[in-house]
Amino acid sequence: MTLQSLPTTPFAGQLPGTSGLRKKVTVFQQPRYLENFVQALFDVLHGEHGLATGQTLVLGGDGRFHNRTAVQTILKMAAARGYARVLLGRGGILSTPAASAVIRRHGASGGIILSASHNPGGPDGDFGIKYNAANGGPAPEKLTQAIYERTQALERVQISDAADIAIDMLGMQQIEDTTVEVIDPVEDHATVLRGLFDFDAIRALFARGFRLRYDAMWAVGGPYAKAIIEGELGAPAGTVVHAEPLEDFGGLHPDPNPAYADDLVAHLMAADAPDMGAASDGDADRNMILGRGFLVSPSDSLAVLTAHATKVPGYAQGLKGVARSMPTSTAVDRVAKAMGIACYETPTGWKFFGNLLDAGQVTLCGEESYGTGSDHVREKDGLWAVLFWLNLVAVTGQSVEQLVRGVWKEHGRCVYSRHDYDGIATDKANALMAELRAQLPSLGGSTVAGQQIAWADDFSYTDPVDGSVSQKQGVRVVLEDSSRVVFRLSGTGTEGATLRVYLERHEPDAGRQDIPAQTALAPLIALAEAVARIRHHTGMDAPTVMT
Ligand code: VG1
Ligand code: CO
Repeated sequence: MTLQSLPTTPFAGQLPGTSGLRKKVTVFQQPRYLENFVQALFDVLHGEHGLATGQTLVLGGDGRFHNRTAVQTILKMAAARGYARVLLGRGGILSTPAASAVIRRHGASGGIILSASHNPGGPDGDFGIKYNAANGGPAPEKLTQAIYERTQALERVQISDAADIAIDMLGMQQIEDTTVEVIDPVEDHATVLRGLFDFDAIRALFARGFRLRYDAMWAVGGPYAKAIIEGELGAPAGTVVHAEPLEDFGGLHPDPNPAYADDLVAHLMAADAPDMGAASDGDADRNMILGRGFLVSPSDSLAVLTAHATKVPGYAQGLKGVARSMPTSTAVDRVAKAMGIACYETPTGWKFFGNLLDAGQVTLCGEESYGTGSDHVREKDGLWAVLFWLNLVAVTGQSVEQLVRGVWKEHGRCVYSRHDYDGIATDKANALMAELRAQLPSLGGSTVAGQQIAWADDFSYTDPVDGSVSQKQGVRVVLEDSSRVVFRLSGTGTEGATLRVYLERHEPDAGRQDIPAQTALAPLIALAEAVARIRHHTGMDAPTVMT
């Protein structure tokens, strides 16, 4: 084994987005593409000629195509960088929340997670890489920006020429002076979850015949859900379906929403439907919850978990506060206000919750994109959310639907939908946003499509802990009655641009809460078209996906 210093040249566009650097697999397969990014990361973390002496790095991914190849490259680069130890999930596997748990429990200085999350996989699909810091959370913008800048100046990469190591067997191996320890990918995460929920109550629920269908979408959540839900909690075999992680997710889109988890939705709408349905995404940090014949919106899910948190052992002492991403509905704000706890509004992406969680200002967080989590790790956590719901159903005796309707009854329903327009030419998407932003000074106080706009802005966030400012996080158009439309461009796609239009209207009248969301939101949909000229700019008549 010898350490090598290989010449390289910069690649354009290695700028991490909402959650890491995501590109087509074929882009990552270019010689030195991955190496350059990792070299830049290590240069920023340890200094250009610095070593990671004494430090532990966590490594794992969602098992998608190219995961195993990338793992070997990163191990050899970690060895060249002088890490004392790398903790690698067996088979190169670690779900995103599990990686966060491993970093925290083992005092690692950080971790590299190989995932493009909800994006499709396979040789023609997407690949991704993200770095999480010692708190277990996604690198803040300051760090990702520094990594990007370093990628533009690279001349060499440092790597060991050691042979590939065996990654499917637990135990220790050596590359140069670095000890690689292959660990069970489930154990640390399971330990954390066990400490939060009443496993006995959930076990008793299943023993009474409660039926759950957990769809792991052929992604990394399968082994975790199998071990905990079927293994420890005694749910019958077959409760977790599509449980084997496949490199291409069975050719499907591992995104737990009604459009892509349509098989699960069909099962929950059937006459003999189970009591509850759940799904997780590619890296198992997202969750979708369904009751029998009933879809739970992620924003409502956060509100329900907040309202009932003290019924779960891990949160029995109460919540310090809650946080939601800006486009997430204000359902949780209403619950938090009634409970007398703080509610923070952050930009999209879990990295913005990190400081609030570290500072002990919030306990629960959530996003409209099927992400929910707490201070137990520093990522959203799909299995955590499912266990939380199971625990609530077990101890309240209420169904999933009754729990949601309880919140609607008390606080009104925030009728909500997100319309995604995928695959727009980037210049057209940018033109749409530019036109919207140009109208901002005159939108407030004006009437558009018959509706009175109270105010409009481009969301800017000042982190209350470190004072860092993140601008241009989404255009908000808010009506007199607090209804709103939010526009932003996705930061996780790999082809063209995706426009996300978020629609929200508060309905206090219980008699009107069952009007289908698209009908109840029709005036806002018309307003969105009128202010943003979506058809004109995108050439599309309808959204690609509505959730
Ligand atoms: C999307 C979601 C955002 C989420 C991010 C990462 O980002 O909207 O809420 O945090 O994906 O989720 P964007 O920029 O495409 O809107 V995951 O599960 O893909 O890591
Ligand atoms: Co994900």
